[in-house]
Amino acid sequence: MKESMTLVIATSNKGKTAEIKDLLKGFPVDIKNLNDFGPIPPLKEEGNTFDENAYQKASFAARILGLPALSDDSGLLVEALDGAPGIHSARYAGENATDEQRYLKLLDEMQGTSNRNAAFECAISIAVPTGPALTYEARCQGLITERPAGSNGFGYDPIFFYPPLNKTFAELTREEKSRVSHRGKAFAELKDEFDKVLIWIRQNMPVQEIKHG
Ligand code: ITT
Repeated sequence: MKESMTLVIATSNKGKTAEIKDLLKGFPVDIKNLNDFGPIPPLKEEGNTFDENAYQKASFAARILGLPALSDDSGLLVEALDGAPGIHSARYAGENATDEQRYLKLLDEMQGTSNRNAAFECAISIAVPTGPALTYEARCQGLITERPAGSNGFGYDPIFFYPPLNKTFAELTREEKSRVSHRGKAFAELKDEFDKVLIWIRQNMPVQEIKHG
């Protein structure tokens, strides 16, 4: 039987991790996350785009751990706010704010605004310790609600209304959300060519030293 490959999910976001684990169910990878290792320095996120940040997080984790790593950088872009919070979605209400504080701040900013158009974007990067990486990107269009609804999901889900299903993301099951979301679509592209990705990882991983007992 072919040995499955270890893939580290380089995120400390629990909601994201849960969705990613579900999305990769059935694929021949042994999924670990950062909690499976000792403390590591905080992942760098200093880029100006989702894909730059995803690459920085994945390549940093891959280098530090010596394993292939997958990261996801995502965020919410609101048309009436000129694309904010965008790449700053995680820090929108300050460093230690909760998801609820972040979406309430956004609703506050949007009070009285009739243009509610918004989109979630997601960039996934898969990196090996030697540097190279693969990137997948997708977006999902929706509307910012007037008030939160639903308790599933995470982050800005309670205020992101998805017109085709007439519900907010927080009112969808994880499966329903993944079928249409930015993350679900980016992973669909990755999964379509997963065989090739595994070959690419094997070819780009440094040759492991074989230890004789
Ligand atoms: P990692 O960097 O450790 O992966 P993070 O929470 O810092 O986790 P990001 O830098 O990618 O993640 O920031 C994403 C922000 O956008 C964060 O506030 C999320 O809650 C939010 N977000 C991302 N995907 C989302 C989704 O599917 N539904 C709701 N909110 C989402």
